[in-house]
Amino acid sequence: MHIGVVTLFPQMFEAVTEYGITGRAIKAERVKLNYWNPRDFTTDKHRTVDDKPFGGGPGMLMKTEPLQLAIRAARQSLEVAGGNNDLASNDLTKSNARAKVIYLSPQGKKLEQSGIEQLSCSSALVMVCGRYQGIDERLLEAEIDEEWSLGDFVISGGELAAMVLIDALTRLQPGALGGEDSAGLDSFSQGLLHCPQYTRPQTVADMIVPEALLSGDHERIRVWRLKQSLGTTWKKRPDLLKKMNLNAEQRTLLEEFINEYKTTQAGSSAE
Ligand code: 9D3
Repeated sequence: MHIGVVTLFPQMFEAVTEYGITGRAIKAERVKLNYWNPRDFTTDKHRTVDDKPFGGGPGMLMKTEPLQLAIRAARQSLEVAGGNNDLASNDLTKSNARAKVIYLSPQGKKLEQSGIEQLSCSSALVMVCGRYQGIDERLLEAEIDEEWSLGDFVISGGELAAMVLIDALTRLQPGALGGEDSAGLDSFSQGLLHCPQYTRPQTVADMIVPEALLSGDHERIRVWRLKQSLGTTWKKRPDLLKKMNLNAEQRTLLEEFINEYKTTQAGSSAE
């Protein structure tokens, strides 16, 4: 996967290129990153990248010309480098393929694992990172294919959002997780939260490890983990459970969990 990032702050991306799973995948070129800095597309002495909003008001916008030039350069470079696009579509004629250009912004559609999976079907993506109060509406119309948000809270620019997306996309690239983990087993692709986890020592501040996990009985461990996943999801994220169709085993285990939870929570009837 080729990713072109349009950003005033390319050095911020060291957070993904230099560390951990993402660092390894990028060094192995499973994900190729290139940066396009609007400042490099300025022509004035001060290399201006911001401009005042028409109508007045506080704050600045990104200056249109250098931003547009940077976006177009990024897109064209990706079309030569990898072509696109949607690996799921039948239109594989690389000659007229257009790299998908996305804009990370508070106005975008909320990113969820399903959206990440959709985006991972593109072999070439341009991520536009806004700063200041954002970009001119006409650039949005002319240059941006999709607008994505991390959620309803405020951060200072698109770079951290782009890095979150790069990280999530990298995990879906074949080989990126190196066997120690599997993207397909990640909790959100299953629709449930992960069960509680324990490592050594067997006792921490008088608290022990659930017996099933020490039993060596793989079927018992599987059932314990599934039940705890269902119960944890029921307690912490009931909204996720409502979206799921539980099978017979899952329904039974969740029912058991809820009954045990209610009797121990009530206190009076606890053993
Ligand atoms: C507080 C300023 N807001 C009202 C004038 C507008 C605003 C402009 C620019 C708010 C945030 C930003 C910068 N944010 C992003 O670029 C951003 C973002 C976010 O703030 N929240 C969630 N997801 C994203 S993706 C990019």
